[in-house]
Formats: sequence, C-alpha cells, structure tokens
Amino acid sequence: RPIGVFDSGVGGLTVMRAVSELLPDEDIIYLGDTARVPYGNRAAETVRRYALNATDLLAERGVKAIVIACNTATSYALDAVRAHHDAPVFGVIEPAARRAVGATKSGHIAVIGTRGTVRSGCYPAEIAQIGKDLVVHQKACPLFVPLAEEGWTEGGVPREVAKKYLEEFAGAEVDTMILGCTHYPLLRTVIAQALADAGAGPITLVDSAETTAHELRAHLREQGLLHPERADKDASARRLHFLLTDFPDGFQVTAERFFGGP
Ligand code: DGN
Repeated sequence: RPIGVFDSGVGGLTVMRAVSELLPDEDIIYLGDTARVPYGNRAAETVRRYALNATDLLAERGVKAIVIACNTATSYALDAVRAHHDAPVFGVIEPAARRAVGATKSGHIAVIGTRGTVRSGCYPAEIAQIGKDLVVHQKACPLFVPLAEEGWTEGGVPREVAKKYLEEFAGAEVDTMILGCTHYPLLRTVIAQALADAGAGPITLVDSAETTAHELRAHLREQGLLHPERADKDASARRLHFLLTDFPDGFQVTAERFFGGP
C-alpha cells in the first residue's frame, strides 16, 4: 500500500522529496490542494474542512499512512484528521518541535511560519509539552511563500525581506530556529545569511520536512509496514503519483523546484 502525502499546494513537495529519498522502496501518492491554496491566512474551521476532504481522497486510495505535509494544516487539522481515519497520521510540527528541543542549549527557540501557523500557537504548545523552561519566539514571515514560489530564493530582494523579518532575533539568545513552513527550506541559505548579517550568533535551522520523514520511517519500521527492499532500484520500480485539485499556470516549473527533480 502507498503512503499518502497531503499539502495545500506545492510546498509539501519538500516533504514529499524528503520522504521519497529516505524511503526509496515506497509507493507514494501526493495530493496538492492547488485549487484552494494558500491555507496560510484562512480560518481554522476552513482549513479543517479542506484537510478532511483531501485526506478522504487519499484514504480512498488505500494509503497505509497519511502525512500532513503542511504546517498550517497540521496546526489546525491534525487532531480532526487523526480522529477521522484508521491509518496513522503524521504532522510536520511534532517532529520539528522534538528536534528543536533536542538541539537548543540556550533554551530559546524561534519559530517562523505563516500567519495561520503562528496564530495557532501550535509550536509553542508542542515545545512546552516536550521540554521544560523553554522560551519560544514566533514570527510570521508571509512574504517568504510567494518568494519561494517565484524562485526568488537568492539575491538582494529575498535577503532584504529576510533581514527585515529576522533582525529581531539578533541578541535574543535564540540558538535554534524551526523553519515552520514547507516553503522555507528553499530560502535556507538566505535565512542563514540574513541572521548572520543581523549579528545573530550561530543558529541551528530545523527543517520539518526531514524530521517528519525520519519519524514516518521509524513508525513504519516499528509496525512492520515498510515496503520490502526492491531488487530493481531504477525509477520505474516504485510509483510516485502526483494529484492536484487544479493545474495552475507555471505549476510544473515551481513543482520541480520544490521537489528537486522532474
Ligand atoms: N504549506 C503551507 C505551510 O507549510 O504552512 C504554506 C503555504 C500556504 O498554504 N500558505
């Protein structure tokens, strides 16, 4: 049975990429809700409804696990999606929060994400459950999403935007920052540079795509649900399916950038 990966649009392809690299024998179905993206500024109830619709489509295809590869959807819909499906459901927030708690020495963790993710307070709540006496600094960086989708991931403009958003972290004792949005790994270099320009000390950047893929693998292994190793490792050996609710202009180019290949 395949793994199902759901996102509001194209961003979850960074998670799809991490999952497909870590689990090269698995069949994976990606569903991008491109007709209704972005979720980032929507009301909680709307995000929950969309997430249930989307994961129903994956469940109809018999997936053995569901990954909500979107921070905003995880923030608002993880519990509802878990309650609604028999298959195990993974969000991107718990794994990243766990990694960040393990990484911080100063006890100050920054979280950057969409307005929706920040408003939900999901990361601070998760971090408070895992670690003690930690301070969480949140910042919504909404302009990072269009920049990443336009491919403006280097040069003066994104650097200036990143500096404006992130300069408050200079001197804030923050030593760990969660990239709490699917799009931000594409801006990783610019974010690191902007923090350095602003005079911040060394900061560990936590990528939720990678951490989620590791938790998914651990769970499937533990449950004996991993696909057996395939003898034939060429691209046709396993199936990667991409489903969309709309096929917007320029999708292919943007998608290949996020997925890191055709
Ligand atoms: N995928 C969304 C997230 O990780 O929060 C970002 C895109 C969006 O819906 N605005």
